[in-house]
Amino acid sequence: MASVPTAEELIELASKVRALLREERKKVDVGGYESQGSLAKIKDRVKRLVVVGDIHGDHESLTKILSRANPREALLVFLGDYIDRGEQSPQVVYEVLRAKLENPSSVLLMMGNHEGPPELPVYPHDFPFHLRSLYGEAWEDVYHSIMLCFRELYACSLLEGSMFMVHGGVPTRPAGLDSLARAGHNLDLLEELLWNDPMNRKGVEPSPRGAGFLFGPDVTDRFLKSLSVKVVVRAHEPCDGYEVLHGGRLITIFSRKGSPYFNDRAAYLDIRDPRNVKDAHQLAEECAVLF
Ligand SMILES: [Mn+2]
Repeated sequence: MASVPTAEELIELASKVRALLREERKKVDVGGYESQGSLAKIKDRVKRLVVVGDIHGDHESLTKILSRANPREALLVFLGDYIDRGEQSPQVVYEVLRAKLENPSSVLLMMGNHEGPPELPVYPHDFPFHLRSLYGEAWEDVYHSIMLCFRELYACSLLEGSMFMVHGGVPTRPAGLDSLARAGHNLDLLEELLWNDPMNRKGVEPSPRGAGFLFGPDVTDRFLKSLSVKVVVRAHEPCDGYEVLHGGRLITIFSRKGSPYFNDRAAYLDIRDPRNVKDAHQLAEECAVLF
């Protein structure tokens, strides 16, 4: 079992990480990546990249990943969805934010649709319930401070010539680096980045999620070409660890286990030569670590 942080500890940690993330925007050069608004550009010289998909309150899986992928040896990229669906969401938030605070230059935290702004609500949202069961009346202060911190998370990240990373999917309309950097000020674009899912049909269709769109392989191709990168690495959908789609140009990573999905396996990516990624098949075969 994870040790439970006190309400004060969580509030203090969230406000420290919020300040740290706001500072990153001014500083631009963060170490493992450059901070460009809502976009994080991963440095060419990063030699090992670990990419983590949805955690959704599964503290056990998070602990397993952190014990194998040390931020002192790799740049850790989290694709978001830290909270909801798992009872240990508060503990997960605490561990993830602490990893960031202790390793600011080698932990990159992205936003999932469960960490989006209040204008893009998600259901069910059981995080407040789990906070209340741990902290009683103090839950609201804890919640508020964590939500403010989440507002500062990155919406997408890029390793030039190689990979585009995002929680949901690629935008269905052309979006260059400048607009990706401003995604935090463009709710329609942010919604797509956090909510979109790939489909096997061509084109764009409404999403059964009620937010974002389904996008076809043609949309992925067009977007990858426009940014001159080879693969989309994303999370957002439950699967047995990973799933390759769109002819090897997109991979889904799912990094948690247990209720309510009961996938047999979860996975993260451990990429030892991130600049030379060929396609999603290669990522699946050489870099996916199943557990
Ligand atoms: Mn999601």
